[in-house]
Amino acid sequence: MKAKVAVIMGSRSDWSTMKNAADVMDALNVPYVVEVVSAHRTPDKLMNFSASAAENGFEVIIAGAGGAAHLPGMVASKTRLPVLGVPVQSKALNGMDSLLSIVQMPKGVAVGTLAIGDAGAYNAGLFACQILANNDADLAGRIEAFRNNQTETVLANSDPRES
Ligand code: RP5
Repeated sequence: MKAKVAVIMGSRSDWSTMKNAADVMDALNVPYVVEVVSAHRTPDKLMNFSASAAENGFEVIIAGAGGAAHLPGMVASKTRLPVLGVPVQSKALNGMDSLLSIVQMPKGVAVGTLAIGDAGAYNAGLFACQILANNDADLAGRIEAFRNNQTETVLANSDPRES
């Protein structure tokens, strides 16, 4: 099956965070592609990737970046596809820089911003699956099973003193 989700990130160093998006999509059997696309180190690649993403069959883009994290906003400026932005936890400012850079998009170009770090990347993957599930009944069923399993696991382990 051709990938409908692209997971892009500003640097190879972002992969340990962005892998969380890949992990949940693996669990839900949703194919994706992974690519380093840097807004400031490979700006032409960024523009070409974003401008051709829809015609290349992608339906959702997950973009992770840290620091002056302009990747998600720049991608969103060149595509009509939904862009989910993941603020990578930077060393200097613990990801607050990434979060504020990504979340504060001016009116007219939308980026859906997730939480800083691993949880944000995981939820970006989950969110992408939920978007695709609107037109994929099998995937919708897998997401419901995933959620039910999560609920059952919490209910079955409600005493925090037990290991
Ligand atoms: C951003 O700068 C990347 O998204 C990364 O989070 C950060 C640091 O990149 P490296 O210097 O580790 O390549 O562009």
